[in-house]
Amino acid sequence: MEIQLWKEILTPYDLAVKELLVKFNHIIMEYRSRNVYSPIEAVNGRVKSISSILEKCRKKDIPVEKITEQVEDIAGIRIMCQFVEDIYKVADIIKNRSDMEVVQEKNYIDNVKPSGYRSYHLIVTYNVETMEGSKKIFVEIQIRTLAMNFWATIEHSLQYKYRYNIPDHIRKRLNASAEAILKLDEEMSSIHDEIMDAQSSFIIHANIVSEILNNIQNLYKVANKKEVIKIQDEFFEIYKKNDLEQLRSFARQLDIIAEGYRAQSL
Ligand code: 0O2
Repeated sequence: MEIQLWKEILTPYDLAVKELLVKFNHIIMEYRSRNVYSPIEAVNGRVKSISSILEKCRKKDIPVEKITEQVEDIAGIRIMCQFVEDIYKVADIIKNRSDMEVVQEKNYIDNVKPSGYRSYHLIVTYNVETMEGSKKIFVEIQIRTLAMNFWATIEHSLQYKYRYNIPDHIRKRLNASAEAILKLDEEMSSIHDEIMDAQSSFIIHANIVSEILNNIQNLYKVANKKEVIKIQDEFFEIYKKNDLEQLRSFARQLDIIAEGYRAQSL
């Protein structure tokens, strides 16, 4: 097939990957801006290379003209989560969206692949608008923990290096590390609540501090400089104590002061 034709085939997939990256990153941003823990830690995506598409067609006996119907992972999105529990939350988020439809689910977490590969795959259909009009295409969404991703990335590069013929002694070590990754995920899940508490109080703390500093900065423009410096010193004293409740109460007092100045300026 000519390069130009490949470009035409792959353009809608490229658009889908770009759009979906924006959408999934937006989900992360929405959670974080509400001070809520995001089940999505990070997301990346890619359009499968022409050589990988051809390799898949060869392996699965797919005629080149049937690529868009039968190769379901030309567009691929990979979502990384901190905990195994998050994977199912993300899968539910995707299932409830109106801009994509899940047509296939592969749970390689309950059904671990013989290689040791663990991940949760969804094949969805997704509409993109192109010069030729609306196109419905397949997108593969892989959802996994950071630990699963670490293992899969290393294993994938070894597969590539050894041309899908990994020597036995390396395979054994990969199996052992897959076990270790499973244990790590289980261990992390068991301290899940504690980690979540620590993370959310860190986010809350950071947001209160930035709110206070914003208020102080705004007061500089309207209030008496000496008063603002006094407020700032008070803030540093409280900040040193690292006490969330005191910071909260200071932020509230500062809000009242700032509100007073706002009212005066009207
Ligand atoms: P790439 O380079 O990531 O695009 P098949 O692809 O023939 O195995 P199927 O049914 O099309 O079979 O899909 P499957 O098994 O769900 O796998 C799809 C993708 O999951 C793979 O795409 C890999 O990204 C990943 N995957 C599946 N099994 C393994 C594994 O044992 N190790 C690693 N590291 N990744 C795996 P591609 O096209 O193989 O590769």
